[in-house]
Amino acid sequence: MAADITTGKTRVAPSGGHAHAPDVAEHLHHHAPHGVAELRFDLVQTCATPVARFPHRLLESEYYTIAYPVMYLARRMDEMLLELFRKGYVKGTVALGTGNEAVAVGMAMPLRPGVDIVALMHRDLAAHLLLGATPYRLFCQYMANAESPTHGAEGNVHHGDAANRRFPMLSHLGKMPSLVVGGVWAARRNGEDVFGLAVLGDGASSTGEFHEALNLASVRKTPVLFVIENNGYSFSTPISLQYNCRWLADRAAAYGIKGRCVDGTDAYAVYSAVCDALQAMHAQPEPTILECLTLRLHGHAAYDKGEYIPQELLEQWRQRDPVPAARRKLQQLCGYTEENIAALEAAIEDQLQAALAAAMPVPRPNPRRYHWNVYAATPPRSVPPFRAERVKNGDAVRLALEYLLQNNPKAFLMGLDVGVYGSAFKTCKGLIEKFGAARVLDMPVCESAQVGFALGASQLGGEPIVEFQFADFSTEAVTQLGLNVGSWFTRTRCAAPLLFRLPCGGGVTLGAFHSGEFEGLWSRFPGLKLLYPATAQETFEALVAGFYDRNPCLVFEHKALYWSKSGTIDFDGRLEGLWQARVHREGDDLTLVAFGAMLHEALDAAQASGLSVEVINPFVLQPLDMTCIIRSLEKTGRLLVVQESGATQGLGDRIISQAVQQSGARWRARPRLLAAPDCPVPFAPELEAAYRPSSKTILAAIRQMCEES
Ligand SMILES: Cc1ncc(C[n+]2csc(CCOP(=O)(O)OP(=O)(O)O)c2C)c(N)n1
Ligand SMILES: [Mg+2]
Repeated sequence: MAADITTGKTRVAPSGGHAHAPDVAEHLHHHAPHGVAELRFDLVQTCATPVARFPHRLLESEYYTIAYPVMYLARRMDEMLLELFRKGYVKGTVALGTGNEAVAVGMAMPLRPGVDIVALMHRDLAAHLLLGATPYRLFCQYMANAESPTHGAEGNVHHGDAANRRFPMLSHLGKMPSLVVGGVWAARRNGEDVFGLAVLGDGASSTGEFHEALNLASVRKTPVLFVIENNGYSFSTPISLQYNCRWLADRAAAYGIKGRCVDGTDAYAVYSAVCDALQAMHAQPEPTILECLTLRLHGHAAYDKGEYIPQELLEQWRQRDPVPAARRKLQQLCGYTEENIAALEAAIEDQLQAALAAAMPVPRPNPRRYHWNVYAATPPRSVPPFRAERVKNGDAVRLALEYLLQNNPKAFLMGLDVGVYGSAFKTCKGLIEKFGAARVLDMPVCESAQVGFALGASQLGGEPIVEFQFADFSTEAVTQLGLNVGSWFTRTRCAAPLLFRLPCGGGVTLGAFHSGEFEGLWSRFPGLKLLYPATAQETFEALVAGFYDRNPCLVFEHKALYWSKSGTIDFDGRLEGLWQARVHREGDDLTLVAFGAMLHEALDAAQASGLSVEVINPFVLQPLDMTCIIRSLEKTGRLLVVQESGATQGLGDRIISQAVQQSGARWRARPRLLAAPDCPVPFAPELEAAYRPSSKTILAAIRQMCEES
């Protein structure tokens, strides 16, 4: 039952493979030490499943009976993947864990699959296998076929099982640990006694978010084990050019936590250090760093020959290869004979070949059945109604937050100064007094890690509401929010229900870095939803709609509107109807589309024009629903879009483009965009006033368009 990877028919014989291999399950059953349940292998799911998990600790003589088979399995699988890549069955590239197996096995062995929360890296195949992955599924993933765990959405190493707490990595180094911190924090808040494992390389240890995540974990006393796989190189860059401290583990002192360095080629040393760390974290919840001095016995990835590595060093590395070392231990400590081991290896080989044979004929993914839809479905539901009179937009924010925290015990609010200070614009005033510091979290200044934390928490049942102090600072989290959060559902098929609040916009003389809107930027990332309310009613509705939606939603709150006009909030508790454009004024002469503060300028201009102008707030900027605008254009044949952002920075050009493509209207004038100039928001009040469209400039545009035709 094994396939040649080129033909799918005959077997690629392993070196030293046996034709009549014993059953691995049976073999391991006889050798399995006390406290270790059977290692289960079967034809398709060729996965070893030892249950010697925390708090159980294996003796060295017990440990290698499990560690070695898994290390061997991972080594052989790496070799097979490389061969598959070279023969064109695996696209992209393959980053091998060859030389890192002792770390991967040692760190994963004590963890509890589906309980502890992990984010592994590209050299951790053995850890994936110990925590729930199977060779069959992994072969499917690498070949990106119809049964790949990511459904072909992602390539080779970006796999995991988010639903079972094994978060899949994305390419960007350093971005995964904050998710583990958030996940562990949320699970522990739920009363679960869990640990986190966040893995990264020596190169990734230079990223800003490594620091952000460690700091956050330390401040929040979250027991996450940060394992640094220090293999001496980041691609071609040696560690001498990467950092200047003695050990990376020494950095622990800077976070007020413990750090330790171990020989990462000694599988039992790694395992023991991880067991020690888990025990210490159990006694005192806080993160800890374990630096493992490990090896990379290949170039960075399949395409890299590693010619920059000195020959003597490579030779030294080969001498320290952890797989033969573990094999020797199996003989020396566990009483295995050469025949026993050869038979074991042959059985593993058979299982791997069977997994490959099963994966090879799996059809290619069918583009017609691919999930092109980037959003998780939100089942219809009703929530408590709400009513309030004479509310300003800023109060509407506070009332919505209070409503959400009150009605959803798992909801929590996080951001900068949202606690005692009540947030920079006081929209969170009084919430910490009412809901306590465990649900209103003042965070360190680390927007990127905050987003990662929130994403991780959302996977463990937390319901985060994240405030960016100013929309401008959301750019700190472009990778985390745009790429990681945005693509999460596509990659994992797990929803990422998150609400982000972005106080935005100008007119408050705060200059370029405190006045941006950024709806244009965020609309460029698939998977995010964007809502832009302009009145108290809309503000309340946007926050409630965004919160209950199963997808990441960004709500833009224009700062200049926080304390301007008052309005009534009258919410009937039905969520479905909220996701649509709002017509603020009806008319037949011209369709005027505006959002944020511009809506009010537009309404003033429409009033002053004496013409029949229909004013629409699209409200849902992503996914943009043009129905209301198209319907209006059938009456008016004229479209004016007003935006506060620079001409090419916002969404006005998209609205016009879609209107032109979708509308069958008889155009009575050329559609027009009235926007700010394409330059940073100027500071001086006179300059800022000239920069932003106003009721005056809108009025002139209305008149011009109506006179043109
Ligand atoms: C933020 C970011 N910049 C650049 C890259 C490209 N890149 C991929 S792997 C890698 C080196 C990683 O080195 P290290 O963290 O030491 O892990 P190793 O590959 O050695 O296990 C780089 C630079 C990336 N993935 N992410
Ligand atoms: Mg490295």
